[in-house]
Amino acid sequence: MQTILLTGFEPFGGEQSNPSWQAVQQLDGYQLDDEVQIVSRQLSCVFEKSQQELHTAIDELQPVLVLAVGQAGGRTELCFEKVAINFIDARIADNAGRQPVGTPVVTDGPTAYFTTLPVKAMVNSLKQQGIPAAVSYTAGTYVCNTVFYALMHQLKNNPKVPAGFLHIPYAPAQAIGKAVASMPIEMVVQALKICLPVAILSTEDLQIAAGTLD
Ligand code: PCA
Repeated sequence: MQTILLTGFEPFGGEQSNPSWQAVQQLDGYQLDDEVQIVSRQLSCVFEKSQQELHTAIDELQPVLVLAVGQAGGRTELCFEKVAINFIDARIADNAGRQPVGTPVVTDGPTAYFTTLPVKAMVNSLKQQGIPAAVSYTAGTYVCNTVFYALMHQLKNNPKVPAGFLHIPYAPAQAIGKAVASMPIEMVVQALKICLPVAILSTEDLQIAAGTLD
């Protein structure tokens, strides 16, 4: 049996829950088919610890694909991140109380990595099913971008293991009184069931326009 590693985060920033873990948790043990099964792990919202947890999970599970998922409150759709940057600039402290500003994720690492997932094909498959999704060109400068960069750095010599990052909107309960978009956890779970088989099967991404003007 082959393994897809999905990760979600613990709550942060004063929230009671994190929809990334709520969604990903539901897929632990889910089988895409006879050969591929999902294993879900929760990451701490702590700069150093999250990277260690991710590395340990990859070393232990030897996954054929890795998708890390995080909450991006205020986003209006599922955002498949294209680029991870070697830069941390924390607007708020992490869950260990640390707030690094202007530091690299990996000293002397490359400036950025692109995801190795076929993000356009994944987005396309979701839009066809009526689920709002887009390619995003910034994963921010907080813990999610750090984990995304660390993930791509760890797998840089392992191009056969596609990897990437998905930012998801608030869950509806989090959006009450905030006048921001939200997405039900069930829709995120459904979206992962749709787009992960696409990622496993597509060797190349689609050549369709998915860029932004600003
Ligand atoms: N979102 C944060 C970190 C954890 C999470 O779910 C981010 O976007 O960096």
